[in-house]
Amino acid sequence: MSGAAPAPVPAPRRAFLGLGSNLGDRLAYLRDAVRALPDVEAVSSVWETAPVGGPEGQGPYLNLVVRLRTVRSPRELLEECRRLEAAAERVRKERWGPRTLDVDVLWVEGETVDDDDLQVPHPRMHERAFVLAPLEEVGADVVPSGWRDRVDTTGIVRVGPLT
Ligand code: GSY
Repeated sequence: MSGAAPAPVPAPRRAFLGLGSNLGDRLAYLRDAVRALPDVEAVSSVWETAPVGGPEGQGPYLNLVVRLRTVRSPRELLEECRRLEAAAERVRKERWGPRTLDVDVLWVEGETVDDDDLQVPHPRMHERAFVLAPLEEVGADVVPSGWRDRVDTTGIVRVGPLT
């Protein structure tokens, strides 16, 4: 027998995605997205959070974080995020405006990406209580210790598990 050796199978590694919704049936959008995601290992609680940025008067978000164990690359994960947003019929009207579903790649074990459309780790994840509080539940080691002393946690409330 001859020929090239088969390409090595990449080892699955941890990745975290942040999900948020502040339009329509927020819980249903989150539930459907988590069900459709591949390689889910853990799901944080749902947190209700005051909107950060965007127009005055938009409603509160529901946010959660999922932990995956996956062979997918950051870019493949971004494509998955976009598919989920499209499935939620998200229309990109306003950059920081209300949305049925937002899915962000937060962190992928051993990876950094600095492209125009994708930065990993997410550049603002350590400034946002709506990311850090759920992330702490499913990935405490990737959350900076003492973050609650440095990040404004007003306006975030743990709702309970995603049911
Ligand atoms: O960046 C994600 C979308 N988003 C959110 C969010 O998910 N939660 C809260 N509380 N505020 C937000 N502002 C934006 S934009």
